[in-house]
Amino acid sequence: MELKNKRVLVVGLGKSGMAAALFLRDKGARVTVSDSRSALALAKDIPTLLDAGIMVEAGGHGLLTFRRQDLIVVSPGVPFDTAELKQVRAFGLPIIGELELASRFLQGQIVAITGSNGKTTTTSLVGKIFADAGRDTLVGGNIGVPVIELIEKNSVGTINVLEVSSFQLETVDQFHPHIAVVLNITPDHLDRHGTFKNYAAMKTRITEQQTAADFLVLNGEDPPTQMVAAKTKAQIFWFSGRRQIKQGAFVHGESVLFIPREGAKPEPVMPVVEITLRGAHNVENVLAAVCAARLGGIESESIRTSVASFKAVEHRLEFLANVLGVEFYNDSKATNVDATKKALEAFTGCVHLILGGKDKNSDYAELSDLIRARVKTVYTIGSAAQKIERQLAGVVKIVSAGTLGTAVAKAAEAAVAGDVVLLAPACSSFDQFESYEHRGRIFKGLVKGLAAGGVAK
Ligand code: UMA
Repeated sequence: MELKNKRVLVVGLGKSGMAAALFLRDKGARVTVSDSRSALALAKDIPTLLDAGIMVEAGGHGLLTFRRQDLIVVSPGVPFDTAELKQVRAFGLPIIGELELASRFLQGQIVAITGSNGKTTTTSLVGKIFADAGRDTLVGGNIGVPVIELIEKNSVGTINVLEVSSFQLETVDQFHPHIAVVLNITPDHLDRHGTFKNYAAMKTRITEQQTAADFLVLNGEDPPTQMVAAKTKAQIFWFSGRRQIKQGAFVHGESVLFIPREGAKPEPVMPVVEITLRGAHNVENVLAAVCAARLGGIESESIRTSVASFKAVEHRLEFLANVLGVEFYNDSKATNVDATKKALEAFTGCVHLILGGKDKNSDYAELSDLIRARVKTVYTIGSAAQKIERQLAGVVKIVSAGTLGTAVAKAAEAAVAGDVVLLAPACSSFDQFESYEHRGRIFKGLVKGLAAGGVAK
């Protein structure tokens, strides 16, 4: 991709936009950055950009800025159908995302992992398995490290393990992973993609450029994921926590097994009890990781050691503390209804559940059966609180807490030894927090306070 003297506009100045702008400038492009936030809000980054000779448009996107370009690079969080992008698309200007731009320059192999839930855990685990086995490994993408930042560190032998989101897949074109994994597809980001069909179609794009020399790993128990199978030219490997599959990883009795090709004898990988992560969904994540790692040439014994020593990623069903017999879990990354379901499935009962935040056009009534069976009280927070209370009315005792601080205090007060207090909010965080990480950190601080003070029952 020739960028020298090309006029390139980067839309959005978050992590991806900043990395893309500086990379493009290094490649000799004439770069402009446009962001809807004010110059004041961008003050921290503007000097670096100006020093690098990058022009900055702050406080909104000007249509003329968009027209005078050879290429537009959009950040994942910028909706693909803004008025400006619609117009330039009509003029035939190429529009790509940071992932697409980066992948044109990445050397080595790409292992890409998508899904509605479990992406970060699986990406971290796959990265650990390859690294533990001595392979030159880099991990990035939606996990928080722009893929562009991997370029300067990678070489032809590198395994680039990338977490990719539907937002990133919306703007790919030639992105070509050698191993692609789709963990599950359940409703999420409907506020952005409009319909579940559109959202699922974005996830399918992970395999668009794959050939018969590539591998696609799919969840045998998730029907929407199975639809991806119909769209691929790659060799398909399945995973299932419930039954034997023809080719891929599965649980049989107490063991994880892998079948390298149809008709072959299953290879033992590890006992299920050695998986330290909580919940059936995490067993699925491990099975997906086993497939990716075996297909990448890692031996089963090495996979076993890596999985057994892998700890839950921060904010993903992370155990925090036992305060006078009450266990506190932080699953701030449960930003959709399905993730909250999976978190609840990891507990048998006696849960005090903190729900709420910014609604994503979700249906919280889908939680009713699990809540009835496993939850003592729901504590609602954030702007989605009223909708949640309406949809779960009559299902369970609900306390309108408003803020996370109040929710934790009330849950800690009500919980007795043997209970669990779980933050798995089924919503994004942006109404009250900067990010789900911020929300998780605040929760951890509140629990630390309780642990330090103790709670009298
Ligand atoms: N902006 C505009 N115009 C708009 C909308 C936004 O200018 O119309 C600007 C904002 O003012 C802001 C910037 O765009 O300055 C933000 O861009 P961004 O949201 O793409 O944020 P980044 O910091 O670049 O982070 C992105 C991913 N964010 C999103 O997809 C929303 C990060 O995933 C990712 O870690 C990072 O790139 C590195 O790859 C976060 C996420 O929430 C964790 N992802 C979603 C999820 O996991 O559910 C998909």
